[in-house]
Amino acid sequence: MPKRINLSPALEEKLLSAQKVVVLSGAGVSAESGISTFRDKDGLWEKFKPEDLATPSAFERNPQLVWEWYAYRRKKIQSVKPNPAHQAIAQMEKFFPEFLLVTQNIDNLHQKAGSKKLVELHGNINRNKCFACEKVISDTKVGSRAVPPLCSCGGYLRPDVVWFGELLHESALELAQRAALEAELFFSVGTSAIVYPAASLPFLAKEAGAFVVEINTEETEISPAVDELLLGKAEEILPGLVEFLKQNGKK
Ligand code: BV8
Ligand code: ZN
Repeated sequence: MPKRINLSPALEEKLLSAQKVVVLSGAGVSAESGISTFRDKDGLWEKFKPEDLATPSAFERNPQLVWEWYAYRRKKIQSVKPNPAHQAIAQMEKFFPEFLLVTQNIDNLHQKAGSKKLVELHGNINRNKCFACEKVISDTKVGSRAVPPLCSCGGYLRPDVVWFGELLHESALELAQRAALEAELFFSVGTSAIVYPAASLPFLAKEAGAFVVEINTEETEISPAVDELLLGKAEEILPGLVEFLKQNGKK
């Protein structure tokens, strides 16, 4: 039985009345599944700095190192499962006429948990694309044994993720921004809200009149601006929210 969580009357009212809801998720949602976050103490960046690996210039400087780091992360991700936070977010889709999950995560766990209405702001580690011709190639079709593997055009393959200093996919960002502007209820979950332009979405929603809720184990850059801060683990709080919706017959 999910843990009972204390919600303010304002949030309870919003949960029952909202038609348009957006959830922005970050690495904290996948922490419970065993995927280390970026900036927590044992975070991924602990060993490396973002500019060392997740940038085009790092790949140009040392394609093998960057490819191997992603191969290590891919292997790790293949062995983990979605956790109750991912499952709760997937269930939230059916309680609201208009729902969108905007994820910064590239680990595919939201899809594995059954989320359908989602946009991946930073790409997906299970897809590759060519560093030279940009052709997208799913990981399974990687033929050549070279490291990194080669595209048919001779260019190096790289993960189809957005690196620092790279623009986000225009359509994904536009979809996310439009949904944030129309949202009546906006959740920012498990993100340190440091990386832009993703971190601008809660502010966009707030300025457009949304009730903004942050779910995090600690305060972040956006905490002073949100309407409600639910301090705690996403994998405990989100199932509690879904339980509230079920108990109150929200369809
Ligand atoms: C861009 C894919 C145009 C790769 C990632 C100002 C304006 C605009 C841009 C910038 C700017 N200043 C700097 C920039 C550039 C940069 C940026 O934002 N840098 C930051 C570091 C300041 N942005 C970009 O480069 C973006 N592109 O803007 O293009 C441009 C071009 C050139 C120059 C300027 C502008 C591209 C950004 C995309 C980078 N790619 N990922 C990969 O994964 O390998 S970002 C990476 O960080 C991940 O996607 C990750 O999701 C994302 C954000 O991190 P979080 O998800 O928040 O994870 P983090 O560890 O930080 O936090 C976890 C949180 O969870 C913590 O708060 C913790 O307390 C909490 N938590 C932990 N456990 C739990 C929990 N919460 C709840 N429950 C738990 N159990
Ligand atoms: Zn190519």
